[in-house]
Amino acid sequence: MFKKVLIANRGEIALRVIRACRELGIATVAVHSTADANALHVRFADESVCIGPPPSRESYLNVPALLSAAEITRADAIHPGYGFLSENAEFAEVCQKCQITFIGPRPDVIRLMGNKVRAREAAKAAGLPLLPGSPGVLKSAEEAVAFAEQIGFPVILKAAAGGGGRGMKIVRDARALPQAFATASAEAVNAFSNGDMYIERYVEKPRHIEIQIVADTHGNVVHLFERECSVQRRHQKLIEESPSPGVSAALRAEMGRVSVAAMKEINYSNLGTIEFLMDETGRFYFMEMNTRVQVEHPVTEMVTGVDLVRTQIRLAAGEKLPFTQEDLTIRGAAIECRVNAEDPTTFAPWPGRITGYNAPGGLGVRVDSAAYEGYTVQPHYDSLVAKLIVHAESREVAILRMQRALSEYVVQGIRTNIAFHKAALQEDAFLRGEYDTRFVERMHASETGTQRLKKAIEETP
Ligand code: MV4
Repeated sequence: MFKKVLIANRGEIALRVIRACRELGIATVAVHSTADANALHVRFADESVCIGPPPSRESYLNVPALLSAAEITRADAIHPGYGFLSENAEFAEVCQKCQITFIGPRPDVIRLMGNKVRAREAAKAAGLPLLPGSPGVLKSAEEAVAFAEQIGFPVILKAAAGGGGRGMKIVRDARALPQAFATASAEAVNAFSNGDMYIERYVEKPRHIEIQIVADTHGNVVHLFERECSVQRRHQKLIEESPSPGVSAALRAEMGRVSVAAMKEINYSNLGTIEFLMDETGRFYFMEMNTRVQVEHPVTEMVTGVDLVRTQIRLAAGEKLPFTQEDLTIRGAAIECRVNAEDPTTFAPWPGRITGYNAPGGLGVRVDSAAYEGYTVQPHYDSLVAKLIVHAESREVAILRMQRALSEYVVQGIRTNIAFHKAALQEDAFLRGEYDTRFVERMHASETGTQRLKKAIEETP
């Protein structure tokens, strides 16, 4: 096992990794920008190293500074968390060259999944269901039109180097396609220095369902069921839950089975998440794969009892999976609300100093956060203040528990989306579990939705 792990991240996920390391008896090194000198991850770690000025480019994304920090502290592994360098194949490779274990899958697998066209081909070859689409990269606008006529409209153009909703364009008829192709490809060149595009049939009201994969380096793979992530706005997830209220036991078993088989096929190791789109008929299609620990991992931890970060570290050290598929079951239901420093109506970022703070507690309530009274939410980084996670014996009780926990939460001095969550958890579609990726859009367009939000804002301290 590792003696010392360097955490190449900040905020709540850095704390989460430090906690797992402490329970494993592993020493920790925090790295931080000058803006984060007083951050909790710095205080909780055994050692810390300043790696640069506030902008991420010069600190949390500064590869030479991170490797120097690992070398001077004699860390034998680096945990990348999520975001930053967590899905950077070059970084994982450089770690290997420096004989520091990158806690994640092999660099070649990270690279494969980073290219959405190659990932799609690999998923197909490994037996995952795909939407009808172009087999590889589109060579021209004419080819895009030809494929689209085969597939049928509407279609969606996606950038090979995109992902997470970046570089996509929906096209509803053949006339609009050549222009859309040119624009999307040019935008992709601009954003990713890679204009490669592919095309798929567009699903109008999909649910976002993802399967958690856990794999060791000895060929053993299990799944930890699904997470429902359809409550999102502009590709920022807001509420996640497990199990999904839209997935039957039979569908869950099927999605799990094909996911595990695919991961065995590609020799996957460590944690991974396979994202699927589910259409209104309950059919599911491979969308993308994430090769990191995810923000929403706690809902899976709560329903399975598996410590995903502890497991991830043990797997990176070469240990065998400590459980089999048969050992795993779903107990009850878990929900996560992402508490962001943003306006609850417009979602505009709202960095600043937290002047008053009370986090909820009690049975079945978990708060993963690096915030405290006096903490300043930095404009340089993401706006996540806390993840509020609840667990209960049923989805109904979990919703009541989340409403109760939200009512206890006090964050003063900045705006947060706590009131948004209070209102969202009163929506009929959410309560019935019958929602898709347009949920937030519909809530904002509806009279009752906006009324409830207004009332929740008034009632939130
Ligand atoms: C789609 C789609 C509909 N049809 N692909 C958005 C994130 C990126 N991973 C892919 N995304 C989508 N791909 C086809 N063929 C709709 C989306 C999409 C979406 C997916 C998951 C969660 C939220 C979303 C919001 C808008 C669009």
